[in-house]
Parts: sequence; structure tokens; C-alpha cells
Amino acid sequence: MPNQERGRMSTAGKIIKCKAAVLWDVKQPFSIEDVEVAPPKAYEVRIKILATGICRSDDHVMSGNLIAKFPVIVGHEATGIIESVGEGVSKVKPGDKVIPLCLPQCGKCSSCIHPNGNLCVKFLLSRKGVLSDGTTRFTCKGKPVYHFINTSTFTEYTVVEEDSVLKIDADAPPEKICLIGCAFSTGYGAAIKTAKVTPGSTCAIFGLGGVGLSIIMGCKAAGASRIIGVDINSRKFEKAKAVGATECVNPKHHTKPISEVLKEMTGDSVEFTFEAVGQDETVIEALASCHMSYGISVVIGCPPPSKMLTYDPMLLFTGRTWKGCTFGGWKSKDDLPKLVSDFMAKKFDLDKLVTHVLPFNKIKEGFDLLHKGESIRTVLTF
Ligand code: PAD
Ligand code: ZN
Ligand code: ZN
Repeated sequence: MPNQERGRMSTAGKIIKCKAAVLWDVKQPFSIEDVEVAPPKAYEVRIKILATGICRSDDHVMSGNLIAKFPVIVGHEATGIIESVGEGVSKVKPGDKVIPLCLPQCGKCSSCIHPNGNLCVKFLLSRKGVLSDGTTRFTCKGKPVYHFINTSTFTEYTVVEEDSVLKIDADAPPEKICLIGCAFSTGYGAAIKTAKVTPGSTCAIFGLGGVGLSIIMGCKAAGASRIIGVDINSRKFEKAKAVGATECVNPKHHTKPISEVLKEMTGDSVEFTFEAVGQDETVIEALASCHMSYGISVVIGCPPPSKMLTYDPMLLFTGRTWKGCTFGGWKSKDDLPKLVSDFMAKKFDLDKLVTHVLPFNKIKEGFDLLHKGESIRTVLTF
């Protein structure tokens, strides 16, 4: 029996003790802890994480902008290897390379059944921080630690449901393909699948992080001729241009609202706008920035909880379309295999999105880079 196989069998069915980055409470730093990861129950799989990206949504949990149950293990953009599987699991087996899916596809709920739906009901259930049987597989210092959006990847091992895992090619590079687990699919899908950007069109993208740059890649792939990046951090412009932005604007360098600036720059012809920041003001500015009659504006940034927007309904009355999407609008299990095979066939590359690769124990440094606006994506490796 190969050593690797024997190693897997030696842990199957047993509790695994490993390192994980635990958030004990809101606004507290990550604490690297020894945690216990229980074996997968029926229709669940246990995954050894190989690489995981740092997304602003993880930071939103830490800051309280995104509600989660504490203590929690966040992280949701990863590549891993199946270590063991629970009873009834048929689609993956130990040794398979996988991407955990923050957006599951149960195949049975109203969103999964409808051709245009993608927000599976299992995603909403995951807000409670537990798996389908109502319990968690993580324990630390004798206390349960909760799951985060069906994934929890800032740990050496995690347990997810079979509906929340996608098998990928064995030779896929873990520290790149993990971005298909969130940033790339979210941004690229927002442009291609949700907005349906058209050839020759003009697009504006608010927020040039990992998600915003992936939107730019989608706009470019769809044949947009002008792609305008908008960010208050001009250090993002070089990266945005490297993936396809034709020009960039910093709202801080203008006294007029950015919607006015964009109108002047384009002769009032911005067809598609995207909000990839997660702030009220930019959501409204992005809406106002698209053409009053035929413009389409897509909300991708995660809005602060329990906040209501005030906007002039005339913005919509004149004909604009206002949309939002999670995970780009893709049905995760149906649509991601094509993104994975396109990546493997080198139809797009993810190199420019990954600005930093750090060992897992430098997770705090990874978040510092995000806070300072220096990184696009930092990927942590194990
Ligand atoms: P990021 O923090 O790497 O990028 C956000 C960018 O916005 C940064 O470059 C900021 O400088 C910039 N920014 C901040 N304020 C402004 C402003 N007023 N005007 C213009 N630019 C500004 O984040 P990210 O790319 O990882 O994620 C972006 C958002 O998308 C964030 O809110 C995240 O939670 C959300 C998200 N949504 C989904 C989804 O499925 N809808 C998935 C993943 C991430
Ligand atoms: Zn994310
Ligand atoms: Zn479903």
C-alpha cells in the first residue's frame, strides 16, 4: 500500500488535532489554536487544506460587517485534498483534489431548480455556523467552534458537506486555483453571467481588489472596449491595467461626484457598472454612473448589516437596471467545472491576482497587507 494511502487510512474515522486560526469574538485578532476536527458524518467530507486566499468577506466577519456565529473559523477560498468521507458520499473519494464551495448546490431547492437561480437554500442555513445536522465538527479548548459559509478554510483540516465540494484536476496548482473558490468566479461571473457585458461596451468597476480585478477580466473576455477602474487607492491602478482596465480614476482627485466624472470621460455612455467595495455610497454612485436609460449596475460588494439605502427612485424610473449577485450568479457545481477547465487550458490566468503567498502561520501579516491596501490576493499555504 502506498505511504500516502496508509496515511489517509490512519486518520479516517478518528478526530484530527491540527492548527486553525480561530476568531474568538468580533473585532478580535486571529488566534492560531490547536483544534479538534471530528470525522465527517453522513454526506460530509473532511479536507486537508493546501492553500487558501484571504478575501475581504473574511475581514468583514472580523470587523462585524458580516454576521457570523463566534467563535468561528473563517476562510472560504481554498484548494484541498479529501482526507476521508462520511457514509453515503459518492461523488468524491479520499485523495481527490477539491475546491470547497462557499455556495453549495443542493440541486433540490427553488434556487437550484430554477435556471436563473444560484443562491442555494443551504447557503442561508449556513449562517447558523453549523452543518446540516445542526452541529459543528470543530472543538477548541472544549468549546464548539462554528463553521463559516460551508467552508471554514483557515485550518489544516475542515469538514464540509458533499454538496459543498467540487473535484478538480489533480495537477491544478493549489495556490492559484483556490481563487476559483471565490474572487475569480464572483467577479468574472458578475461581468459574464449576471451583467452579460456586450462586445464594444463601456464598463466601470468600483473597487479594484481581487473581486474588482476579476470583474475587469470578465469585461475584457466579453469584448468590452472601455474598462474604467475606480478606486480611492491609486496603487491599485497598475494591477487593474495589467488585467485589462483601459483607464483608472481616483474619486479623491475630483470634487465632482464620480458619476459626473465618468459621464464627462465617456460622453455619457457607460453601459455596465459594478460595485465591488461594499459601501452605501459606492452602491448608489455605481447606479448613478450607468446610462440613465439602458445602463445595468451590479452590486457585488457585501453591504454592511442592517443598513438601509436612500436613493432617488428617478434613477430607476428612467430605465436603469439594478442587480446583485452572489458568487457571480454561477450555479457552483454546474458552472465551475468549465471555469476550472478553461483555467487548465490557459484561457485565462490567475497569476496577476495573487500578489503574495505566505505560510499559514503568517495569516495576520496577510490581513495587514489587505488593510494597508498593498495586496490583491494573499494566498496562505500549508
Ligand atoms: P478588497 O478590500 O480587496 O477590495 C476593495 C477595494 O475597494 C480596495 O481596493 C479599496 O481601496 C476600494 N475602495 C474602498 N473604498 C472605496 C471607495 N469609496 N470608492 C472606490 N473604491 C474604494 O475586497 P475584495 O475584492 O476581496 O472584495 C470586494 C467586496 O466584495 C467586499 O465587500 C467583499 O465582501 C465582497 C464579496 N462579495 C462576494 C459575492 O459573492 N457577492 C464574493 C466575494 C467578495
Ligand atoms: Zn470571498
Ligand atoms: Zn439548493
